[in-house]
Amino acid sequence: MARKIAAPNAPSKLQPACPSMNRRSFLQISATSLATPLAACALRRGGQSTFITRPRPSPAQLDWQRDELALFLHFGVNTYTDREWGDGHESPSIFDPSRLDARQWARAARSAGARALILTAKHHDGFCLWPTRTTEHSVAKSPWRSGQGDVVREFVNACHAEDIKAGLYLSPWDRNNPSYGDSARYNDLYCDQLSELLTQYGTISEVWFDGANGEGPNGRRQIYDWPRVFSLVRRLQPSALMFSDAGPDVRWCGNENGVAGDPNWSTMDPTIVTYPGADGPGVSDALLHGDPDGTVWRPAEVDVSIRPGWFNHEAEDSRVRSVDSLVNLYFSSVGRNGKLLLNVPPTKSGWLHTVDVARLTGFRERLNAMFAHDLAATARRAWRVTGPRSAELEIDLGTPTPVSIVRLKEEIARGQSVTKYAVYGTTDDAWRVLSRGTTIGYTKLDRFTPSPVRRIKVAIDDAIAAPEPITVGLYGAE
Ligand code: FUL
Repeated sequence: MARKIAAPNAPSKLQPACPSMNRRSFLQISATSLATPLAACALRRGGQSTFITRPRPSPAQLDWQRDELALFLHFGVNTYTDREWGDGHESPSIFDPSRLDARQWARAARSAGARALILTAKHHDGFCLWPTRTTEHSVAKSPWRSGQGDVVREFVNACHAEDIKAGLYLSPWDRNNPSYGDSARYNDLYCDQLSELLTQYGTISEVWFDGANGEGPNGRRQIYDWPRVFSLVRRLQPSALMFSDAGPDVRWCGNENGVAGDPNWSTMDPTIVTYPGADGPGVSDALLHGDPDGTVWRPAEVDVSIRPGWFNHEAEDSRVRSVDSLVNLYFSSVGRNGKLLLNVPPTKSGWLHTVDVARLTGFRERLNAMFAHDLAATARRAWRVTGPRSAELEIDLGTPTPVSIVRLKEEIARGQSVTKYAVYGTTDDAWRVLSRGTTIGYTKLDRFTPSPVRRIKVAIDDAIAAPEPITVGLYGAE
């Protein structure tokens, strides 16, 4: 998010102002989160058994997580100025993709195995990729399709044609609009923009809120009205998930390096990060790690770019992440109970670069090959409860078999509970440690030097509730 990265051409004094949000109204909004209401169950903490409530994901949050991978598309005037953050003075006349083809974006997403795409409908420069009624600073004033074009429409249609979910990013920070900094006026405009996006384009699956809150003209400070924004989205697109530092449905993972926290809980204390862009004690930790005692289900989305920048820059054509690097990202995001949102920015022509597309395809082929054959699929398993918060799963492969990846999964529809585990292997009677870890959640992936094992044991050493049987997949040498 903007406050945590240094954009190459960002004003150095950019610091988010802290909109003072009414905590009560925020909590009201949180309560309207899509998360399934809390499920009551008995937890044992510190040897004491108490009845408390534990959150579980809503069906939409479950689907979102099971999608595993979405692609992010940063596209706009910055694509033409070679900048990362525009200053809002860009002329719409520079936006002129010669062969924009949103179907190519959606097909690339499919070839990467992504189930959703998210487009920057407006970035911090304020240029709108749809012909909005709220400002003239949009595609309507560009030469592209003689001012008759609508990138958002082409994007959403292409996604739906390719059976990919469509999501939108609408930057709250707007360096073009004169009303920015005049809080009430700009909040009306921002909500009008959101309303256009959420009423004119069919189903939108995710709305992405950045917390950037730079200064307005003459140093004026904009105070966003997040409760209003969140309730507007809920009203106009009840099934859309909202992403931001503060959710309410999906949270930022706390960095842009592609690495989810370890541990990584999908539950969170909503009183620590109360609005997008919030700073303060505990915020980074809360984003990175979640909280085992959290009262809301708010899983982590891991946003990272395939290139050094978020926007496409020709100079970075030779610095596109390799397939190995993308696979590492998969392990450090999906493999740590997160969802990967991988940015692949269209070029000036409006296409995704062939190198980026080739890497996406290679990435998916590598994952498919890696996880093609679960060595444990037909193996005998035994689940043993060893204590109030511990259990073991033993898998007998029959013959010594080289294993190099273990995939652990909790049934997160019932919540998340494992706190500490270890994986052991043996060919005879002596168990060797293959990996150790903390949380599991949707998926935990561990890689180690391939070693032949006949039996595998996963020991759940601690959990915040009586552990439920986990799923284990075993995979051979890459
Ligand atoms: C940040 C923005 O400032 C970057 O430009 C980018 O959009 C990233 C995903 O979020 O906050």
